[in-house]
Amino acid sequence: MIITPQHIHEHNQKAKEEHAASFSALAGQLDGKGMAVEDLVNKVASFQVAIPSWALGTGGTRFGRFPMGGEPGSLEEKIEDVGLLHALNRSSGALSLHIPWDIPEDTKAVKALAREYDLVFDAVNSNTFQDQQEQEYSYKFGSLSHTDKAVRKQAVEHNLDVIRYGKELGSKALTVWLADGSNFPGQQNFRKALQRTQESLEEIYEQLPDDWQLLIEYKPYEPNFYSMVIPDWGTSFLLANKLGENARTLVDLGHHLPNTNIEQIVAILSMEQKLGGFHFNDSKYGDDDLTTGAIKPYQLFLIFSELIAGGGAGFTDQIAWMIDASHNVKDPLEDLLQSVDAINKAYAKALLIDREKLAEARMSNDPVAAQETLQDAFQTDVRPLLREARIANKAAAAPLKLYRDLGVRKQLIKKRGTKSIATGL
Ligand code: LRH
Ligand code: MN
Ligand code: MN
Repeated sequence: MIITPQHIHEHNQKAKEEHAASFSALAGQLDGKGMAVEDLVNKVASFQVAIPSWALGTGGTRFGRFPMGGEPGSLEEKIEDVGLLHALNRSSGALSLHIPWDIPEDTKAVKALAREYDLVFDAVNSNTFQDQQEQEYSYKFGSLSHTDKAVRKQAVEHNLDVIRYGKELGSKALTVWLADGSNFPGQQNFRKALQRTQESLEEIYEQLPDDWQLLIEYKPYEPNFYSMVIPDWGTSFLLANKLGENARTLVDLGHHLPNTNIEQIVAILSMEQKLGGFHFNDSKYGDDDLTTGAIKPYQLFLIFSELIAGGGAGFTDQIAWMIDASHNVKDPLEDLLQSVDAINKAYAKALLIDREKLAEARMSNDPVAAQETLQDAFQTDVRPLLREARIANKAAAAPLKLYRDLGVRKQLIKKRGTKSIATGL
């Protein structure tokens, strides 16, 4: 075991004094504002974000990759890595699988291994954006939207296979992201491509277990650069509505054109009970897959503000929270620790918003007071609150510090070598 309860205990003992002082100052401040501090700590402590199986190796671009070694080469090793993260922060208790990048050969054994690390399986992802070796038809010109019925059938079958894997693992959602679209004006009939997609999704939806959700992800461009069949939340929402109650929209933060008001999209989708899941990351220009909170932490805070406004205290149960990032120059595990921390921070800050004051400011058309109310929450240093939640959960007070102190990456390199065998993007 690379990280033991003893490591956590010793680390937390060292952090204890400094933490106690900073937490009691913050708790006093929040208490003075009439906030239930214990409730806040519990909410943050129970928030879990799924780690994508495809983000555990070093990412890269189409121009190159610079692996740092110790990468997981099998699904079992990926589970081990998520287990490491979860042992450190107790906020990463789920794994999202991409199939066929990660095929669980013995699902029972894989599920049992995950359980050993206290992990469950979140949404399973299908992949009809790449051709696999043994596959009969090519997805070069689309999958669920393809003009040829045989190609569509193959893509539908793949999604049904993914559901089967997911059922065995205990997943409760299938995420469909389509690369389908066109690169040149005139290449594709927009209307027919969307209709065919809807028909294919209907075939998948029919086979979806009753307690599952079908999450439809959208993206404005890439890999197709003229049109995507599901380019935006409107199209995803339209499809989800046509399919039925268990079909919902998945919002990937990087899948918007620059300056899109994502928090407004979140508000409307959640109002309509059609917000099914999230792919957290951050973006400066496009689908950059940067560390969550690294570029626009205020936007993330505003998104959480809308989520809380929409769902109240129980909102965390209904939505699949996942990270979808890639790491060019960072240790993936360090990057994921930073992402989860940023998500927790945004959530905690949004919980601090004085909702009554905000409602008053809105009703009296006082934008200055509204901004002050939001800023008051956003500017609060919630790090002691997050630390308190981690300590209560028997996680490390400072996960990243313990990760480095224990030389986890060095140990992984020693165990697995420097050769990179990562799959995925
Ligand atoms: C597409 C995407 C989608 C895929 C993942 C690997 O850009 O966001 O979620 O499944 O990346
Ligand atoms: Mn995504
Ligand atoms: Mn993406």
